[in-house]
Amino acid sequence: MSKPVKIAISGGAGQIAYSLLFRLASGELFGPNQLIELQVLEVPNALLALEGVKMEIEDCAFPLLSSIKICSDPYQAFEDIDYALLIGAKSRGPGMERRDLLQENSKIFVNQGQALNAVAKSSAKIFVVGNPCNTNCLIALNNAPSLKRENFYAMTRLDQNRATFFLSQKSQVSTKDVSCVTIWGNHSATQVPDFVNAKISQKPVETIISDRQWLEKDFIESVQKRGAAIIQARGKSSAASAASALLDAMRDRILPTPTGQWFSTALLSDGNPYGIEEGLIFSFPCRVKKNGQLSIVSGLKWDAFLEEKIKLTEQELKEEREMVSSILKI
Ligand code: NAX
Repeated sequence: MSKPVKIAISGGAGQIAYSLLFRLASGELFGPNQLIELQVLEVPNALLALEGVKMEIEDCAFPLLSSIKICSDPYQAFEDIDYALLIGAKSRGPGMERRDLLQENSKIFVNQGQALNAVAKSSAKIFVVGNPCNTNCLIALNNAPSLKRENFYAMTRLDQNRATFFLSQKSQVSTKDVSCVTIWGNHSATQVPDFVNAKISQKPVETIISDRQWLEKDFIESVQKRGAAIIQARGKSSAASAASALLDAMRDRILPTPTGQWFSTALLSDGNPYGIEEGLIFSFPCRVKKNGQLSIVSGLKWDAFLEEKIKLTEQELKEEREMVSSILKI
């Protein structure tokens, strides 16, 4: 057995964490020879509920789980961690503007960024899920200068999975035959699911789905609005699918990417090959080499339709950054 991998999870009493923690503790991500230590963070009011989750995890008697610690202090939760999964955030209340949500959540991510800076391993990888996840990730990164900037990610893997499903359903193939699905930009309603560069059975999507109108309208809107459709149907936001996507996102980052494929993650745009403004957390097609290095896949072509949409999502991210500029000191 190798040394335990230490993972911090914030929002531990929430619904995404309830789907995630058991799968993480079971060892499904890191395999049967890797011990796991969980350090779970919650707000003080939710610690009792989190204690209940902890008891349930203990009752699973997972052989690979060497410890689980719960707390409400990020300086304890992030101590010496290899990964932080930042799920906890306030949700948008009635009548709350996007700007208000950004302001509220920005305080959380300033505080957690500073805690990561002080106590996490400098090599720690940080996955931000709590919304608005791109800008929250930017705030955390900005407050954690001792960590590597390239190790901060905001999750667009759920959007990628949704796009993959819609393409497979339309073309009546298995999801395993859909590849190279990129989500560009923000995890929001302006995100751009890219059908121009995606492939079905190794061929360009449009050679299989010739209905361009469906691709431009129904496909893109279905992905953009899937979260809202789930809330409408279930009365609650996506949880198990978000947890599953987060495991996918971690796996994408840990393992080498199969030849000819890529995945989507939002990361710092500095030095990107597409001319996107620097200093944003923007979702790009990415690949991980055998040596563990992640890079943005270059050379994908945008047609005029895609380019127009990508400029809109870039603009939205610039506006979000502007709204929190006092915190970012830019
Ligand atoms: P829940 O409301 O069920 O759980 C959130 C938990 O976070 C609560 O238990 C709350 O007490 C805790 N929390 C709040 N502030 C905290 C802090 N400062 N430190 C630690 N814990 C804190 O929400 P859930 O459904 O689990 O969703 C969590 C976040 O994921 C939301 O912001 C949501 O919008 C976002 N999502 C992001 C997705 C993505 O693809 N990036 C998809 C799913 C989800 O919508």
